[in-house]
Amino acid sequence: MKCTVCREPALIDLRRHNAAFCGEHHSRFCRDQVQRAIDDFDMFAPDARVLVAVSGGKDSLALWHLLKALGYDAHGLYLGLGIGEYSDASRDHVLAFTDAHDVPLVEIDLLDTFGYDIPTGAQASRRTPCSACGLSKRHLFDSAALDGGFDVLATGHNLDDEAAVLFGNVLHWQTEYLARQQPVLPAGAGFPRKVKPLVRLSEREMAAYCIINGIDYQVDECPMSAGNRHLAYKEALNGIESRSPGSKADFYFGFLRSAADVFQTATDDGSEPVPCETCGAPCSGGRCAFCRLVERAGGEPTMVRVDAPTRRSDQGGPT
Ligand code: Q46
Ligand code: ZN
Ligand code: ZN
Repeated sequence: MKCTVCREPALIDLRRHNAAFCGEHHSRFCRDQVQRAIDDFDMFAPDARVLVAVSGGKDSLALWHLLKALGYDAHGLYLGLGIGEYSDASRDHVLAFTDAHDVPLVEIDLLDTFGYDIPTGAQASRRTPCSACGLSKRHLFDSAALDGGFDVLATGHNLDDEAAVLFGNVLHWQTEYLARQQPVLPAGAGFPRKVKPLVRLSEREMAAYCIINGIDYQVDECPMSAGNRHLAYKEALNGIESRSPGSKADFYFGFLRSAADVFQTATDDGSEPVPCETCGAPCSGGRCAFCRLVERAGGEPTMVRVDAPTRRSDQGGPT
């Protein structure tokens, strides 16, 4: 198998593009795909300050690396979830990346800042761990982006993630979620602009990018993901993709092109959010779901101010 561009030995074949690439040309392909997503969906301007939510996994670290390679001012945001050894290892991977690339990192630890971690928060609030985790991430990603004055919050959702979420939402006709399934969500009162620059790239392409570029990432799955339906949707789509390359991209981009608008108008009830009486985040009234979760978990709802990177690799720590 030879690289489609230079005819040197290829490291990866991309059946949906009918192409194969060596390391150098795979990296170039990934940069081109990210830039194309940013341009096609009008994600952000060349001089934007971008906050990248990083978990230590391949997608978010590859995204940060790609944005830096494309010349963007990309800062990382790491949220310590307190999920035992998994979180410890995740953080180590983020810190190793920041040390290697001298990039700025904002770090928030749930236990240190709010007095709870995901296992205890889930138990106290009678939510599933992923529900408590998702709620915490959404709230703190939003507040970190706004408080830090960033133009946009970027997450490492790739094509496989987006196709799997779409599949689940269609399977159960979750019209409200379908309305929000966009690669760009505009800023609103209390919400930052949110973008997904990896929507044109697959999980496998991101893993290859990390290996080629020497990015050491967290390989283990979160121990709390057992029973997560998202994984079953991914497996189902992988079976279809292997028999019909390009199906995932057709499914996802076809939805954006032909159907997404329908759900936006169908679910717009015109109700305006009001500020949470404790933290000021937008909610439907009273205290927001995050403040209620923190309170039930015995912690202290508070405002996190993220005015500047908390650590830099040149100060002997993560960024
Ligand atoms: S980290 Fe959190 Fe995931 Fe673990 S608890 Fe669930 S949502 S599975 S991306
Ligand atoms: Zn090549
Ligand atoms: Zn609140």
